[in-house]
Amino acid sequence: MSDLFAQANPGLEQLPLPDADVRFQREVYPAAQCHTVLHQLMDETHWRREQITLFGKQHWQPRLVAAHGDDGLAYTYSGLTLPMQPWTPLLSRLKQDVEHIAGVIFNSVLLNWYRDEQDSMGWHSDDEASLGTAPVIASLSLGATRVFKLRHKTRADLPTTMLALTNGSLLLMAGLTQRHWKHAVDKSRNACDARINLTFRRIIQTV
Ligand SMILES: O=C(O)CCC(=O)C(=O)O
Ligand SMILES: [Mn+2]
Repeated sequence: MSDLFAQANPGLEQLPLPDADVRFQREVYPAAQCHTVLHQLMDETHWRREQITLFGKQHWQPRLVAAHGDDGLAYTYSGLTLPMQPWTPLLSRLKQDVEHIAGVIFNSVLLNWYRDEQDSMGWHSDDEASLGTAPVIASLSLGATRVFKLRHKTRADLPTTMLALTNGSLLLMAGLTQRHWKHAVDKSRNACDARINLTFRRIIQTV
């Protein structure tokens, strides 16, 4: 993601975080279009509820997941290998739009469906070897607003950053963000409707 490109996208705001390159654009798609895309993704995606291994123990993931990507790719994290489905016309279109904003070509997308306030994602970094040392990850949010938390791995003096990922927003994480920061989406105390998040990634090596 080049600075030149960011200048050409005045809607892309950079968060003032040390050791990170995190940018945010509030409204990539208008609400009516987001609603249509959200429901189409719910209906046409082959959603899975997976078990993952954390510290040697099996857990059900508190959300539904799916992965799509170029032929021959697989996505492995926390002991789980997600088979990749081919690109659908809708996902190819979203990928193209996101690539235009990020200035990067992606070859895969991981989808998360947070069905309600009980669904969540624990603290982690997207630091799998298959993504390389400085991955660009583009995260598109549709549906209910959920709070995205970011915390530095070693600097206890830095507060946890909270960012409301609103309907139709795009979050970009690049540079050393995954090396130095973790992120999470907690359960919400307030009732909330469904949210689908798509993280576009570039897998550079299948392991
Ligand atoms: O739902 C989100 O905003 C976060 C998703 C995420 O961190 C991931 O898929 O790795
Ligand atoms: Mn992540």
